[in-house]
Amino acid sequence: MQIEKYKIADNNDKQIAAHKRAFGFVSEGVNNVEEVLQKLKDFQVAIPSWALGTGGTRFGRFSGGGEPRSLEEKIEDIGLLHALNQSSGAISLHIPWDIPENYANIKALAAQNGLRFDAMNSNTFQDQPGQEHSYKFGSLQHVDKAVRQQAIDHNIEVIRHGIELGSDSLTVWLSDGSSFPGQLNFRKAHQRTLEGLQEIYKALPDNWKMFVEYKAFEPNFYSMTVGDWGQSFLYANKLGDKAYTLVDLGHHLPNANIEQIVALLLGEGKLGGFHFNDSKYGDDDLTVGSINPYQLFLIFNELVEGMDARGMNHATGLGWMIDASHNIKDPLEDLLQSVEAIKIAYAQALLVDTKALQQAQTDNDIVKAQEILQHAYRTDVRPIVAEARLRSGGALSPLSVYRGEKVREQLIKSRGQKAVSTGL
Ligand code: PSV
Ligand code: MN
Ligand code: MN
Repeated sequence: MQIEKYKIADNNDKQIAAHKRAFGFVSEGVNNVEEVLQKLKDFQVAIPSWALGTGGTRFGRFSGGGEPRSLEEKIEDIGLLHALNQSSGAISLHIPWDIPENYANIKALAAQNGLRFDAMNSNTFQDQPGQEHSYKFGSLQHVDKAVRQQAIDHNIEVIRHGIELGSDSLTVWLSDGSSFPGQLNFRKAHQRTLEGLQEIYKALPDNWKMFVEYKAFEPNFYSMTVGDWGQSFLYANKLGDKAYTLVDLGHHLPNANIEQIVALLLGEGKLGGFHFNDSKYGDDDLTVGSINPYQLFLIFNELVEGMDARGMNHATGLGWMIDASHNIKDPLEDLLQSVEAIKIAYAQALLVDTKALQQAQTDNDIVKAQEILQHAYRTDVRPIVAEARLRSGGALSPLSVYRGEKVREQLIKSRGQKAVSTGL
């Protein structure tokens, strides 16, 4: 299904007067509002193909119905999001969940929906039907060379799919590790993994990037072979200029200072991209900004400062993606909320008076520094984000159009109540 442009325009008309008042009020206090608007318009967040269905937990899965049954329908769903918010202009595929049957058709459909192909993701954490060797005891770390080779070959195949589609990056997340002391020789597992990553790296086209994603726990609960940013950074450095660390917000030990990690990686030129989500306990994969929006703002504050210091383009310098799982919400509504939360945090970070903050830091004026940050954080930037969306042709209130047009009901009608998407 598609949302007609006039329906978005009609809904905007109903809200325009109130919006103009709110936008006028907030923009009076922002001296570079046009610059902020342009940056917000340029900023796109990729949607993972696996987040369009109900994720569930290991205890159960409660499908909301109308889930996309094919890659084509996943692209259509993201097209709906993008039509509403003009900020979800990319899709990230996971192989083998999303193997395209016909590259030209898939590319054409993505283009019709205004989408490009973001990072490709490989999967060596599940066994697929007909697969020769099992990943039960790891993939690139495995003691058996044949298993390692199978994982390397799979990653190279993923790169090939990506080349056909016009993607330019590969994200490697390994579930490798151990669940019990004594199970693994850490040093050897690290070395074997490095060698495997090097083989994959060799297959990367010149213009591609490779993102090494780390995770502190799950599915292994004693050790993870790429368990933290230090291990990922080590791999990325040894691999070469095309390799970077990828930060998934849910992959840290509790209370980790993620903004500091981000600042250091960015300073070293080794931050590649993000998987946004939110969490209270572990890799909860909750809606971005639903638990700790201040942390998200502090991360964006480091990103904006660090990228500006390095002369990087905010929109294209790093890979921006959501990696969330929806258990009890409508996935499309959840994704609209996540993209909005990201843009709010980004807009707030753009409002930080960097010069004044640096002066406060030089003066060791901690109170002033906090005031500067919190002034930006406590500014209600929602009208600025909405204005950017309006100027891009999107909806002032994407959620109200989504609900008003009864999108989920229509998807259930056309795809069925029991339609189940691929993914975790
Ligand atoms: C692992 O928890 C992860 O964050 C990786 O990015 C995977 O590719 C993704 O989730 C799979 O759902
Ligand atoms: Mn992730
Ligand atoms: Mn995760």
